[in-house]
Amino acid sequence: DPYADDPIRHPALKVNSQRPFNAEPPSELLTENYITPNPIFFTRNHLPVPNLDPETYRLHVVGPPGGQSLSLSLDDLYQFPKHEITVTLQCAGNRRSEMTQFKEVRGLEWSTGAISTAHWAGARLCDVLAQAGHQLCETEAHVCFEGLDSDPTGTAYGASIPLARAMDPEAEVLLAYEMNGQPLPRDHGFPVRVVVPGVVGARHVKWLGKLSVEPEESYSHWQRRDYKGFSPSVDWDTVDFDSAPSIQELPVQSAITEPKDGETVESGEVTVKGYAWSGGGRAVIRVDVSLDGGLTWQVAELDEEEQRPRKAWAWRLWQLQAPVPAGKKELNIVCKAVDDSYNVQPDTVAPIWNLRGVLSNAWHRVHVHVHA
Ligand code: MTE
Ligand code: MO
Repeated sequence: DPYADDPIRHPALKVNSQRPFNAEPPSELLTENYITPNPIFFTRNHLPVPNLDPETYRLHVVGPPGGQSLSLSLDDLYQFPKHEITVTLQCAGNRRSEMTQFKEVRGLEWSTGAISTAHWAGARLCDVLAQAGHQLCETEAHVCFEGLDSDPTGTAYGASIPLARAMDPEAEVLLAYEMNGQPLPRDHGFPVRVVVPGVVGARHVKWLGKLSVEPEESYSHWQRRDYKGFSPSVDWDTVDFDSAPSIQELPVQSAITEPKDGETVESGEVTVKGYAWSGGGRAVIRVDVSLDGGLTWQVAELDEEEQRPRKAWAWRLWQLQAPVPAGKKELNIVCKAVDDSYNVQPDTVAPIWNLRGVLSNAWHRVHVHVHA
């Protein structure tokens, strides 16, 4: 069993797949804290978790043509200026189960919890690339990452991001060795992972073994044959993966974490809680909540956490306390967020349905009963 050496996990996690391990925190725990505690941070593994020795760990940085390649130990990485940022990581498949309800898709049945937030620390990728002699070039280029996790044929997890993002100090791409003040937990990439603020989880390569600058995107399955969006009209017989760009920045997203679907709430007053986030560093500027399925709306209260212009990498938690309209036996609670480009979420799944069930960001809807 290649998974026999996987780490022990927190019992509160809702497991979507045991081998490889995929799990999300229950929604009421997800928004209990702005920073998700490491043991309940959602986990998305495609392969067994490697067991790496921090003493012998080396990151191989391929140098430019005619330049020098680097082999960096953990101690070498600690010599670069330590950069710290709070970043929300979301899987492209978050909320896929809502797409499935509309029409079958292929993928793990994530609920609203394939998203979490941590305070990361590490070396900036731009500093490491500069040390290896890499520069921005006029022609198209990508930084390709390879994980040290691999399948039985020896194929490693891999992904890439454009060189322009990697070299931009303002983009704050990290080679992270700390998560919430601790060494990375094994499930989250010990000892080193990539953190690409504002970009889909799939590019945050864990157990990073190698990085190189290439004229083309990574040839990995997960870069080229997965994590892409398609029209609702495309099915598995007609899909042409080369026709769509890889997902990088994610669209605006929000979800209700309390109350839960099917719950009974007290009459009088109801408290609705949730999260909202947008990709590319776009800040969430407003969350609208409806108690009547979207007929009328109220503006939720956003948390006070700092949102830096163009660098709003982390989610905002929000809540709304509102009277339950007299005589109501049930509520259809809905939320939708707006980001600072005034992007909004689509109202239903139908027009954004895709065969892989990615980019599921329709208005989130929760149906509850009111205690008589
Ligand atoms: N990196 C490696 N090496 N192997 C993986 O399976 N999964 C990716 C990404 N990095 C993956 C990886 C995907 S799809 C996501 S959503 C994030 O890691 C999840 O990170 P987390 O498990 O720390 O939440
Ligand atoms: Mo993912």
